[in-house]
Amino acid sequence: MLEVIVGDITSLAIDAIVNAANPSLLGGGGVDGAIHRAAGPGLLAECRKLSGCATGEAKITSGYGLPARYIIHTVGPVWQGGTSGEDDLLASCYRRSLEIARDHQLRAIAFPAISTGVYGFPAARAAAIAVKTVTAARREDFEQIIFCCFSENSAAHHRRELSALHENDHP
Ligand code: AR6
Repeated sequence: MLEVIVGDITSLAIDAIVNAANPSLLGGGGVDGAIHRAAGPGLLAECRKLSGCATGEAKITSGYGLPARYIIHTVGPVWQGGTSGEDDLLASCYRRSLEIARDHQLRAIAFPAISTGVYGFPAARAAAIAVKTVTAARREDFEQIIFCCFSENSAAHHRRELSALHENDHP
C-alpha cells in the first residue's frame, strides 16, 4: 500500500524510516538533524563506522531511540539546475533504499521528500520521480510504503502524482 501523510517522520513506529543525509553521514539540519536528535548518540557512533555514503546510495543503521526499528540513510543530489544527473541520482536514492529494506526483510518503510529542503530540488519534480520510482520497484515485497511529507504542499505534489498514475491504470 502506498500512502501519503503529513507529519514528522521521527514519530513513525515502522520497520524503517529513510533519512535524507549528506555524504558524511554524520548529521546535519532538516530531517537529518531531527532524526539524529530523536535517535540519540548511539546513531552517530554507528554512522562514524560507515565511512560515509555516495550520492544516490544508501546505508542502514539501527533506529536507537526512534520508534522505527531501522534507519536507511540515503544521500540525495544537490540541485544544480537539472542537467547534472540530479533526476537519476534522486531515483537511485529511492531504489537503493527499497533494495536495502528488502535485503533486511523489512515490510514497511517511510520516505521523506529527499533533496527538497536544504538541497533545493524542486518539490513537484522530486515528487514525480519519487512516486514513479517507488511504483516501478517490486512493491509486492512491501506491506506499506509511506511518503511522509513535512508540509501540505509537499503532500499535494505526491498525491497528484499518485492519482495521475491511477488514471493511467484505468483510462
Ligand atoms: N519529517 C519529515 N520530513 C521532514 C522533517 C521531518 N522531521 N524535517 C524536514 N523534513 P532536508 P535535503 C522535510 O533539508 O534537501 C541536511 O543538513 C523537508 O521539509 O531535510 O535532502 C543533511 O545533512 C523537506 O521536504 O534534506 C544534508 O546536508 C525534506 O524533508 C541536507 O540537509 C528534505 O529536506 C540534505 O538536504
